[in-house]
Amino acid sequence: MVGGATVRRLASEDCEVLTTTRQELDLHDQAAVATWIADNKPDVIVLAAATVGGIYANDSRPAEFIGNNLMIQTNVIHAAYRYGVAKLLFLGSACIYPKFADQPIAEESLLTGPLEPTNEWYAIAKIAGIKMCQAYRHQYGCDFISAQPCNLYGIGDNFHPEYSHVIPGLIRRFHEAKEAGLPEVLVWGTGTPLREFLNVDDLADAFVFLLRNFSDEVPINIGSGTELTIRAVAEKVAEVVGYEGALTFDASKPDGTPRKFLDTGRLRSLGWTPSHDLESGLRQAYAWFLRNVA
Ligand code: GFB
Repeated sequence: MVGGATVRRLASEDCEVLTTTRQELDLHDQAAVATWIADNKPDVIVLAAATVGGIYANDSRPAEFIGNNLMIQTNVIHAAYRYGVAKLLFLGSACIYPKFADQPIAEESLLTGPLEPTNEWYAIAKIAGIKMCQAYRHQYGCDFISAQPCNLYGIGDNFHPEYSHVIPGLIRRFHEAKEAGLPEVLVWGTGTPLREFLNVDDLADAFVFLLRNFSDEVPINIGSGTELTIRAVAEKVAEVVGYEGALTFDASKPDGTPRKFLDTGRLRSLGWTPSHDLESGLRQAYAWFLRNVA
């Protein structure tokens, strides 16, 4: 999803975009990554490749979330240093911050408290990636930066019924319930957690902005600036999908972090703001789902 959005956004920039597929290059393979970077000589790398998923995927597949991500990012960051890549942007996540961080969450709260247990494996890997970028900047002078997005959604999302994030998960569940005429849909958790959502096309736009305007070790936050409860987002998704049955909250499923609202003052003060609103973004995501998944 993020890679696709980045390629779409870069189409309007004066640059040659180098891409490769999973079949052509296994990012878990250190030697293959080194050879690809040495052969293709990119000037800039956007490192968005990762094992990613929602709360259940993180909680039930901890080895993949820590192991795959440590391998992928270590291979790419080290090879970028070795072959003189001029700039690298490493994509982190809002889940790197402590579970009970002060809100809105400033970049400075990194490593000031315990993590949310459902995604600590992924968070530890992402924190290691941020620290690698900082270490390579300190010791070798590499211009490696990292960015921390809130919960993402949009074109190219993963709509897996269990492993996806909340928006694609609910788009699918409401769509299937509408088609089957079901009177009720289960929404995980209590519905009370607060989340901030960003359209992936805004994220890609922020990447281009950061590549041009940002060179610092601070793991800069990227968010939309608006948060809502899971109940409110579920109601919006149901409306967009046209599902008219009841929403029932299944409190036996985990809520995760109670609130994750990023302080995006640093990025805004540099001059970047998002341009998509949630309502139209949900319609765009549902349209994409209907064309490509349903
Ligand atoms: O999007 P989500 O999986 O990620 O869940 P997190 C957000 C909230 O939505 C949780 C609730 O409180 C879920 O219990 N929820 C309700 C659902 N229904 C559903 C559903 O059908 N599917 C899903 N997935 N959730 C992730 C991390 O945490 O945030 C990742 O696990 C990543 O590591 C990402 O960092 C940004 O916001 O809780």
